[in-house]
Amino acid sequence: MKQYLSLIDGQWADFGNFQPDINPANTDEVIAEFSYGDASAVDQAVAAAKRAAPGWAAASPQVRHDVLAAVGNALGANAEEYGRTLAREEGKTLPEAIGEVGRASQVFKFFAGEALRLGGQLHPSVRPDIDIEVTREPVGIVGLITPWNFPIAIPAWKTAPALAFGNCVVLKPADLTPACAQIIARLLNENGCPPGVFNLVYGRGSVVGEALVNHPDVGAISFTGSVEVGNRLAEICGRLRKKLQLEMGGKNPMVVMDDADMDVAVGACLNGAFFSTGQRCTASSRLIVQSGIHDAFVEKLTAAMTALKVGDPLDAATQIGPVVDEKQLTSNLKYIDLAKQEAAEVIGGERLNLATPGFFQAPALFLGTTNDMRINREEIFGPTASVIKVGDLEQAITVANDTEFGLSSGICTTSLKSAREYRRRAQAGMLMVNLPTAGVDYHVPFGGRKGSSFGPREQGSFAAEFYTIVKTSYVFSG
Ligand code: UN1
Repeated sequence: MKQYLSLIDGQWADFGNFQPDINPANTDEVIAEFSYGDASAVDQAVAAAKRAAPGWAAASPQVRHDVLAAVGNALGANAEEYGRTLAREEGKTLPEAIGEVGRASQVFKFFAGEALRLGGQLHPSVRPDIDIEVTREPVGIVGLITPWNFPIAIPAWKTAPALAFGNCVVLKPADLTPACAQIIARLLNENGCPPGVFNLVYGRGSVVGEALVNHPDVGAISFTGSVEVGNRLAEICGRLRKKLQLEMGGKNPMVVMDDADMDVAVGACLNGAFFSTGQRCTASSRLIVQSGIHDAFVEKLTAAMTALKVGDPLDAATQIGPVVDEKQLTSNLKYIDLAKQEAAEVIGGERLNLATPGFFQAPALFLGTTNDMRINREEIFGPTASVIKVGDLEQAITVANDTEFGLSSGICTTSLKSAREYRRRAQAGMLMVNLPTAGVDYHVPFGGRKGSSFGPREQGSFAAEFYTIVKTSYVFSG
């Protein structure tokens, strides 16, 4: 059995306490074992980061560029192999997994360039003979806490900007997907990232995550995960006055207007709701459909959904992989029962017994639902979507915005006027016209409003807002 360790100060650190990484498509298969650390491992990692921080902050942007570009290139060159690892430990299909590694590669390359592009501003003072310079400096040590559903892309899109802008990192990845974090750690370590600049600590969120968030030398925390944990981090970071960036849940609406192109609408909803087993915070979970197209749309989407092949992610015919673990599957199945209790018509959603012992579930559609039902208020995070029938655009906008979340919001229409109106009034961080609510580019801001996100945006040049602090310098030369 392969055993993997945390990375602290450029060295692999063995804390014993090895935990298995299990394939959700075949629970007999243990991919590897990972040594879990505790609060003292976090202390060691932060101490290493603290020693490395002055040197890395002063390093030439060329040095930072070269490390990030090398990691980006290595990810791209080995996308097939790393994609297999990702598919085996997380369960998304091989093409989705390879695509995600490709995205991580692009993210590293993009931020390699951003390291060179970081600039400032020069202002004349209102007083004579004084110039004012506004510059950005690294925060110092940042703690990154990442989820299992994009196990290589999300660590990449937090780590790459952190390092590009001169910070040192301690990464605590999700327990369910340690192998992907190991890839990033190994590539950084082998491609010129100095010891202590990037540290990886495996361990429970309640132990390692908690220690990281509470550590006085960690200046900023970026977290993607549940609302419950995010709210807790907000309290701690507020009290300790740490910078905080939260990406949490979604209950993303996708409006389908009578004038929509049927194939575009069915394709967008199928992808947005069910691909990656619905395990995306950007998933389209509320399909808000105008009455004139409703019946024909439901018929076509149902046919397309029931034709989706659920199976082993490594099998080329598979379109939907397993649910990530037993706990998530149990929760998904509870929501199937709840949908029935709430008098929705449920199509699909049952647990599937396939050739290997895994957490397979048929995708599900809930019909005849209203927006006040719990299935339309709470994030399910599984391969399920509800259909809510509405009369017109006005009602569609009201229903779409009637949620505590605000990550992504979509509309399928051929009317420029309707698309424009929806774009203007949707209460969401990301807006999609004739596209799935999920599936974003890597070089532009990512984030939401309301209960979905907190703090500055991730990705693109906007990432500098979180990973740097501003200094305003006054220089008198009279
Ligand atoms: C995407 O939809 O392309 O956890 C990315 C998530 C998001 C990432 C979604 N943070 O699902």
